[in-house]
Amino acid sequence: MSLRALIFDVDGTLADTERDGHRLAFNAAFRDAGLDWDWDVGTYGRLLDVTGGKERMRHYVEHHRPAVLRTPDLGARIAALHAAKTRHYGELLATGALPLRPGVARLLLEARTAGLRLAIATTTTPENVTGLLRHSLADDAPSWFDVIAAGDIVARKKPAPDVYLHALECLRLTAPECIALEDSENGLRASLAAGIATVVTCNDYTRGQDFTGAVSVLESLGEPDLPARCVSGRRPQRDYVTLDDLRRWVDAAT
Ligand code: XBP
Ligand code: MG
Repeated sequence: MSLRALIFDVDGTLADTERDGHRLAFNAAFRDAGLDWDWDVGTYGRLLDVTGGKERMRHYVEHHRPAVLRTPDLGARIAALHAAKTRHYGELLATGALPLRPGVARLLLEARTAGLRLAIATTTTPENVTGLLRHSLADDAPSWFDVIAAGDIVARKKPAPDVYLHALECLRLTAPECIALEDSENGLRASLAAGIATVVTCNDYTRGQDFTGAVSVLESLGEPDLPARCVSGRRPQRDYVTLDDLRRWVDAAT
């Protein structure tokens, strides 16, 4: 079946947003609230096993701040912290501090030019997606995507397949007509469970995770002057991943 759409994960895939983005925004929200919580780089890496900011905070409370579990309306408290975190994150995005990863803008433009459709399937909050696209790609970039499936739009976050299934439904396409781009094991489990062939571009937080089932695992999508190191699976024809590579890989997978 021929390739009709590219479905991108956001955090870690479009940009390295976690360590110097979301993590700092969480810590700023904790400080604002007078909490002495501080997620260092290592702690945050472990917390990333839990997808979703609100879910991540609840997990942290359950495992590291059990006394806080007695807080009345804990859900509302977490929601308020998360809203503050989202504000801080938006401010950070507006500074342009979180650039897209190598090859992302190139591949998006190539796909658009070729008439392929674009979609997003992510765990993060919708405004974080549009903010990143606007400030790190182009002001009108959110409109390049037919579907932005994000955050609480589905009840079960990755590694459940729900957000990918939702994106497929909105695109009115079947899984074999699409390819997913992910950076993490949780993301890969989600896209594969939805039946979508998946390319993984790993990063400092996800390198070493189990990417069994991925079509190709690379260090990045690469650029002509910045070769993409292939870790396992299919190799791009050049030093960087092109639309032709994705088409071939999808054809071979179906
Ligand atoms: C990554 C996530 C998100 C972000 C935080 O999702 O797990 O939870 O860390 O975003 P993906 P929120 O890789 O699927 O984009 O705080 O807005 O949940
Ligand atoms: Mg991700």
